[in-house]
Amino acid sequence: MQTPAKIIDDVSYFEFETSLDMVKKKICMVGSFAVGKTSLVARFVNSIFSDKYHTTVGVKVDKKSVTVQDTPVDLMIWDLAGEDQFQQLKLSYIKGASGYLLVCDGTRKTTFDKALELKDRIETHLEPLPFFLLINKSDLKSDWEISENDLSQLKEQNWTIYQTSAKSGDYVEEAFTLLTEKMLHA
Ligand code: G3D
Ligand code: MG
Repeated sequence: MQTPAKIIDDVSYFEFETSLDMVKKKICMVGSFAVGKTSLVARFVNSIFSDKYHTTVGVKVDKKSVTVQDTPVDLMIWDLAGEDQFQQLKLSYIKGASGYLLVCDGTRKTTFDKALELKDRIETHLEPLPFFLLINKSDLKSDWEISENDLSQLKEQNWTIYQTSAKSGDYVEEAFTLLTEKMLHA
């Protein structure tokens, strides 16, 4: 026979379970070395930008809770290291992700080409996932090597593209929260 204490335990256990029921989603940062992946996550998670940000080694997971369309979501943001490490890490790091941010550096066209290559590699091996293309370093737009012409073809294919700056914060919050919204409807 259960004691009253045991019944109270059951009730508190139930409440605990409910709070653990929160929607959890994994987002991966994908892109070449030094495009600003780590800085974008730092800006989104802590709203800071440091010119002395350390180069990523391996994988770092940051967490942030957001509410999109009245749904609270716990985001786990996986920050993959540069493209070389991306190759070594293989696609297993993307597994379990609900979406990813494909990041390139507007001042280096090679990182744009690499982003398209990485996206192809992901889609060859995994189910299509929601993603946005971020052309980062919009604060340095006078030095950009990527033109509207480069983007028009992608826009015709319905790509969502944001011109972000981890330095000024432009479109960083939007990119993460609108991707989360898209993931919830995927
Ligand atoms: P990564 O994680 O993709 O490898 P990082 O890239 O976030 O480490 O950023 C690489 C360099 O670009 C860093 O400079 C960082 O400060 C800079 N950076 C990142 N985002 C922006 C941005 O939006 N605007 C500008 N102007 N710089 C940015 P250092 O000099 O520390 O290597
Ligand atoms: Mg990094």
